[in-house]
Amino acid sequence: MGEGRRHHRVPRCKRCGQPAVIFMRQHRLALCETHYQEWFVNYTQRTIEKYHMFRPEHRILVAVSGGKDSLALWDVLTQLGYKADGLYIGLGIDEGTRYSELSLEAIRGFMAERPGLRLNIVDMKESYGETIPELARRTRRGRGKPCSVCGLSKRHIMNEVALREGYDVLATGHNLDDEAAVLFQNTLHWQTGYLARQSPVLEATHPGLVRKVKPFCRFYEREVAAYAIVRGIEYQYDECPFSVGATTIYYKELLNRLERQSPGSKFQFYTQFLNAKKKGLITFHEPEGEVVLRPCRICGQPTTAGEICAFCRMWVRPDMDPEEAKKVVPTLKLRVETS
Ligand code: Q46
Ligand code: ZN
Ligand code: ZN
Repeated sequence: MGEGRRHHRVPRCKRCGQPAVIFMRQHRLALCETHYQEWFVNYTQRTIEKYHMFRPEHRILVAVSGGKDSLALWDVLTQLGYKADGLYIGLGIDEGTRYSELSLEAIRGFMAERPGLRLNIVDMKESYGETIPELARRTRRGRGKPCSVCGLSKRHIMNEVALREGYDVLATGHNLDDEAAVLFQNTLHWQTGYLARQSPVLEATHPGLVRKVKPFCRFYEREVAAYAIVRGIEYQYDECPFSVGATTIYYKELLNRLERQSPGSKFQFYTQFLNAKKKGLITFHEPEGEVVLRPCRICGQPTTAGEICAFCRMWVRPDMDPEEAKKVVPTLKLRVETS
C-alpha cells in the first residue's frame, strides 16, 4: 500500500473534516470529538421518539449505578432538557474492592459538576438491615452468588421508588451489547415468553408496575464508553466483583467474536429483530395461563409467584400468620441528595 493511499484512509469527520475519534460502520459515519457528542445526544433523542419512550412533560427516574452507561444516560437526558432524577441503590458490595463505596463516589463526583440534579438513595443496610451479600447468605438463594437476590431486590426497589415518588417512567442504561446478548441467549433457548417481552419499552401492564425504557439500546458499548470519555465523565471503571463468570458475559464474548468477523452484525441482529416484531413478521406469545399478576399480600407489588412476592419471601416464613408477616418485612427508607 502506498503512502498516499494510507494517508487517504485516516478517517475524517463527515461534518467538519477534522480527524475523527470514532468510526461507526453500521452508520457509515466517522466523527470528530465535537460532532460525536452532538450526534450521540441527537441519536438518543431519535431513539426516544422512535419507540415513544417519554415526552418533555414526563418525570423520569434514571437508575444510576456509577458506571459509564447510567451516568452517560443521565448526562444526555439532562442535556436534552428532560426532568430526570437519579436513583442509586447502595447494595453494600465490597469483597475487598470497595465496589459500592466507589460507585456512590463516582455519582457524587458527576453531580458536583452538574448543579441542579436530584439523587434518590436507597441503602440496603439502612433500609433492610442487610447488604446484598448478607441477604443472599441468609436466604441461601443463588448458589453462592448474590446475583439473583440482587436482581430481585433492585427490580423491587426501583419499582417501589418510581411509583411512590410519582415518576412516569424508569430509564436504564442498557446498551446494544446488553440487549443483543439477552436476545442471543433467549433465542438459543427459544424462550418465547422473554422474546415476546424483549423491547426498548416495557409497558406497565399493571397499575403497580412502572413503565421501563432503554434509551441507549441502539448504542454499542464502545460508543457509550467513547461518549463518557469525550464528556469527561469519571465513572466507576470496575465491574461488580460478582459479575465474573456471569452467563451474559459469555454470550457477549461470543457476539464480540461474530462482530469482529462481521462488523455491524450485533446492530443488525438486534434492530432487525425489533423491526420484524413491529411489522408483525414474527410474533411470540407468553405461555398461556402462566402469567397472572396478582398483588403481593404484604407489599402490594404485582407478582406471578402466588400470594407473597419473592422479595417479601426473603423475610416471611410459610408458618407466619398474616399480621406477623406484615411486620417482618422492613420498609424502604429514601434519602435525597441534590447538587
Ligand atoms: S447482579 Fe450480581 Fe450485578 Fe448485583 S451482585 Fe453484582 S453482578 S450488581 S448487574
Ligand atoms: Zn467534526
Ligand atoms: Zn411483596
